[in-house]
Amino acid sequence: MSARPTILVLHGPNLNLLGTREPHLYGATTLSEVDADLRRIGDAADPPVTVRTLQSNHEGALIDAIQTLGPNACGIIVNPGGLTHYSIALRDALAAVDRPVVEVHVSNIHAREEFRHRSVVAPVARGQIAGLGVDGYRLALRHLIETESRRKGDRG
Ligand code: CA2
Repeated sequence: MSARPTILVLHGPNLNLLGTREPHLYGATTLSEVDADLRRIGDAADPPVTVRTLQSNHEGALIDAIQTLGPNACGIIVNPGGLTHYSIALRDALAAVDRPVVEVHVSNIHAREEFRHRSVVAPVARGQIAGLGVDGYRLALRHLIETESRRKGDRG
């Protein structure tokens, strides 16, 4: 029996505040509710996937997680928070791990201040979901689960 595939979910700086402040921008769902929902979806998938979640306010901790956990994951969901707009180091780590990456933003970064319009991570991501609230995480997970089952199907 082969081990369950793992999907890594990374939340960047300040996302631990989700659901507690600025609900007009970020909604009322907390980060632990988001993570629990994603784990539930992973468990219910056929075949099931393990969803491993991590939030950090530290750029280096996110990069360490990409380097240590990324190679064993079949895909990565990342909301880099404010790092989105300037962290070349995070982008380089995501590019180096060579796994499908989906970038998620709770708010619509393209409809906000000019400095949020640019994502340095987007060019190394397969795609970006922005502005759909916390639903974006679920949609990203569905995509990566389907990508993994197609990949397995291809192998027979
Ligand atoms: O919309 C997103 O998901 C962002 O990645 C959130 C980042 C922001 O810097 C990006 O431009 C867009 C900020 C995360 C702050 O999260 C909070 C959540 C609730 C209350 C306060 C901050």
